[in-house]
Amino acid sequence: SLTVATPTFAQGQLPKLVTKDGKHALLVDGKPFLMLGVQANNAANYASQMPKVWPAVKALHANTLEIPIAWEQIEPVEGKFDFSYLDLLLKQARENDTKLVILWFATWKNNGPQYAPEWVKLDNKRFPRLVNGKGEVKNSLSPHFRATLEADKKAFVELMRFIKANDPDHTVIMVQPENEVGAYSAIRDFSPTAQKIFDGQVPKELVKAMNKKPGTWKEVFGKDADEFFYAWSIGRYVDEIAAAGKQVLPLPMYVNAALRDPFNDQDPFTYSSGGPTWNVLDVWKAAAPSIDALAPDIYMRESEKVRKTLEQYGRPDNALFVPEIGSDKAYARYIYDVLGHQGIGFAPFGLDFTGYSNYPLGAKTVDAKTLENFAVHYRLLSPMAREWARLSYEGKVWGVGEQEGGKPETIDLGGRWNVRVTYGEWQFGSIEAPWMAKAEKQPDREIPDAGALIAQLSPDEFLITGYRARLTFGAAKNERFMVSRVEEGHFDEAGRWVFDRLWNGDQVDYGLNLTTLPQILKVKLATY
Ligand code: N0T
Repeated sequence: SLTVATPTFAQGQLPKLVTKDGKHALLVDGKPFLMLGVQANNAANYASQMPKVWPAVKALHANTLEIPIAWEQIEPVEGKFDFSYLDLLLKQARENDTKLVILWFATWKNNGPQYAPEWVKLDNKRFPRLVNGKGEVKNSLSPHFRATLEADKKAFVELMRFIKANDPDHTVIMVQPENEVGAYSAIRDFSPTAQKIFDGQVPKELVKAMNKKPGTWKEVFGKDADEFFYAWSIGRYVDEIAAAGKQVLPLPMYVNAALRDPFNDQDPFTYSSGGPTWNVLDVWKAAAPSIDALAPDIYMRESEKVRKTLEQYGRPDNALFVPEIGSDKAYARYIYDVLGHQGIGFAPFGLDFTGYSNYPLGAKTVDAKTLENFAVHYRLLSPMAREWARLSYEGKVWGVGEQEGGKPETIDLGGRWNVRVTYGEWQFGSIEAPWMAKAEKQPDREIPDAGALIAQLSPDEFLITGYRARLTFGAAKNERFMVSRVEEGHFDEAGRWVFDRLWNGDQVDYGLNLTTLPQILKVKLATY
């Protein structure tokens, strides 16, 4: 008899999001992975655009590309699937030694169904749109109709099947079902179908998760009822799609959020209502157990707002992941804040050469100079990315991006030690010392671009790196303090630490000055 050999791939370990003691890691090939990512522009998902995307990935020193796959692209005719683009993308990603995050643009791409096939978006009878509180039909598909959910789910499952069959070594490390879900200019769907569900009882799981007493949505949630109802409805819808996809291939899946004001209550009519904004994270957690993380898309430039957002999304039950952040220089230093909050990944949006800029959200122009604002940090971090991810998961890490005006700050390193981070210092002396007052200001400091990272290696030993920042260690109590050893080194290709030299003299007299060079130090603290 004839035996046909079935191709056997060296099936690597599936990427996985894991949590231990309230800390998280994205495992790739079984080990914590730090995603230094970039997201391609919206319509970059075509073969014709890829030559304008890969050079940007390279220039950035990114290890991961986030890129859309459109429902209209894989299922232009109902039931007929075409994965030629994805096939090409997988091949090119392997050639470029880059991981992929697949963005499933389908029922919702920021409120609307633009990326759904025409057989979906032109059939309002079969796939109804929502009706807002003013009785207006909006261009946003309603989550309350089975036909829409089934159609999206079917296509998504096909997508996951294709990935499973064609990506044995797991180039695809995460999947984002939909994009910035929710509705603009509507808090929820008020159509008769939706209203009937809204007038019914709040599902038991949600009542329990929110520690409430049973009742109708209005009874249980009062003034929040409309938004919570919509968050739950979209959450359940997305969860069913994700769960079906995970049955085929259980890759980590996250949902990204268009944010609301991080400090104040904002009228949900004015943002993407129903998406995982900070006020409905618990609703989303209950609605979507198949979703591994709820992830903020950051388009706020102020450090106060960014830090608040990172606190809201980085929780023991939610891994912090920033799948989008603005492409302008001012956003780049937030990589240090994200890593300081144990973030698993970071990706500026729209850094490619396809010719689009989303100013005022991001940079006015996207060119080599714009990319370099991020590349300086990725170049520094990529050799130590694995090590950082491990330390972040297993140990203690801290990180800060420069605040506006170069405001200094002191970080408590767990009780005995602390470190003061200052900016705009020359390597010798201190701008805070009166006798140095005559020194010129450092050039090029209008837009904050600096930051620092610290990881604990043992009780008295820390790994530090950063960009244009000075770190001055100290003892919290009144002990006679010294920095006993400062070792400069680097990580080799295999991620091993290589000793280069010890710092002393000028190099340590006024704190440890991290410049624009890729410097990594191991610092030992002591008392005498
Ligand atoms: C983002 C991007 C892309 C504080 C905008 C941001 C991407 C989507 N949407 O270029 O379209 O696909 O996720 C919306 C930001 C709303 C304004 C926030 C002002």
